[in-house]
Amino acid sequence: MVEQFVGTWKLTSSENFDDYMKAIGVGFATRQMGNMVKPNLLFSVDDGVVSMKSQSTFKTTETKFKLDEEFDETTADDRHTKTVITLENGKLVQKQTWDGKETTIERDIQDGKLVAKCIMNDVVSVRTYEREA
Ligand code: ACD
Repeated sequence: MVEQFVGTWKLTSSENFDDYMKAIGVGFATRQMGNMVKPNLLFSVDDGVVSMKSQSTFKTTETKFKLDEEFDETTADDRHTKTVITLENGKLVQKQTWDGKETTIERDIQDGKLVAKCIMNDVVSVRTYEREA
């Protein structure tokens, strides 16, 4: 089911991302970048290992993981998190914990678009990616 995410996606809309970044503790200068940048998201799978790569002029990060197995992640905003990614009813659910905090990013495919819902307490940001031609 993770196959439905495989390919190259481009950010086409972003709602409330500044508030989400504030909620997870991202400082002003990095938030300016986060607000401006329209990353490409590349998913691939090789022998059960999923690669999720976020590419932009400002920063490129690659996360490699196996479903259900906790790993150490360094995020684009430089948090060091314990992360576990699961597949729940076709949704890829990424749970990050650090410094006693927890955030979840849920990704699923809606009408052929990849929708990333970033949740921190009561703050939710929705970012939509479309397949690159
Ligand atoms: C998505 C949403 C996932 C983003 C989650 C956390 C990143 C938090 C802050 C990023 C801030 C600065 C980094 C700037 C640019 C790098 C690329 C933007 C983040 C993906 O998958 O869209």
